[in-house]
Amino acid sequence: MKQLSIGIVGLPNVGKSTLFNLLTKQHVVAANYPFATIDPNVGVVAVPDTRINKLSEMSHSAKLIPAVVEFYDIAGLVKGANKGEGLGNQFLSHIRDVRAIVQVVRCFPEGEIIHVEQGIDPLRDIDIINTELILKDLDTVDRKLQKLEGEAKSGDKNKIDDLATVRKVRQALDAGVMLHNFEAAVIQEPVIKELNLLTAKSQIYLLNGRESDVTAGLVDTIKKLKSDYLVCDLGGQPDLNMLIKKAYEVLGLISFFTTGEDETRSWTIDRGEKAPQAAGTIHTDFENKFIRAEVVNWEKLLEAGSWAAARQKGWLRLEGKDYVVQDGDVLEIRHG
Ligand SMILES: Nc1nc2c(ncn2[C@@H]2O[C@H](COP(=O)(O)OP(=O)(O)OP(=O)(O)O)[C@@H](O)[C@H]2O)c(=O)[nH]1
Ligand SMILES: [Mg+2]
Repeated sequence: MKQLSIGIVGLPNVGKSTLFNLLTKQHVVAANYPFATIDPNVGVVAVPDTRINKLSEMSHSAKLIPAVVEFYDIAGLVKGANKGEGLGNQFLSHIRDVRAIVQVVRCFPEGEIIHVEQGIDPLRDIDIINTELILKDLDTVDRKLQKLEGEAKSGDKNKIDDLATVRKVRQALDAGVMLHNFEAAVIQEPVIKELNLLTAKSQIYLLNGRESDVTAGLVDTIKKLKSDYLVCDLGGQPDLNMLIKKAYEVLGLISFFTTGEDETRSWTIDRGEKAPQAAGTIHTDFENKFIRAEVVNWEKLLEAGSWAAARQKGWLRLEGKDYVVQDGDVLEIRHG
């Protein structure tokens, strides 16, 4: 099953664990000293979506199963983390497999909460973190290069091509490019994809503070990085549903539903996926043995009042293998 996973990064003491706690309501250490987080913490958060509550009510479902997002809280990174400075470096490997990164940036003003770099300067902080991510990627890429250089000596055409691709990526990293902004065709090459490079992941900046703490220059820099951001005062009463919504948007993820007496359930897929692939998220067999799907938009189904009523009204569409599943579709898969 496809599940969204998000890693939380940032300098020490910027609010990462506070965010994690708010998200998961699970108690991990949040303390006013750097490196309060000494273990990677993984929390599972239900994706807020009222559509499944309504569908579940309609179907009198015994179970309601929301989509979930996995959040990884890691220790703060400091300058030199890639060289093993602080505890951050070893934790970077814990977020290699996440789909996206949320970078928490401290914008809230100096109070009793210590800032490791002295003084509030979000632009400097973003630069430190992104530099550490780039250095970590360089490290990974260099190890791959070393291996490929040996392998390419045999004259293997594939290895020679791979070597050229990895060199291209190395050059970009060396020039300080965040790879999510680099040529997609290169980043999508298997030899690069398998490296799970950190800067190739989408980033969302969570600006921890009030709107008034956020300068135009900061917003401008984030736009230049072609990333998204969210202003959120984690010390107040933040609406974190926005963060998950934003992640879905940035990553091009959508939801479809299945509903019945047993359960109503939300499924996460990439925008553009066709019905058999979508069915495959439910069960691999459904993809291989897919015949067709009965489809109706969730609101239309609620309007009908039941699956049977929707069928009677002729609102259930029979869709084949080429149907591109839409956000909010309710599906019933026919398979062999
Ligand atoms: N005033 C204020 N304090 C905050 C805010 N967010 C977090 N804090 C406080 O800052 C301190 C550090 O927060 P944490 O969430 O533990 O920081 P962290 O980023 O996880 O730090 P490390 O785990 O050490 O890397 C805690 O005392 C929080 O209560 C905020 O928006 N406003
Ligand atoms: Mg922490």
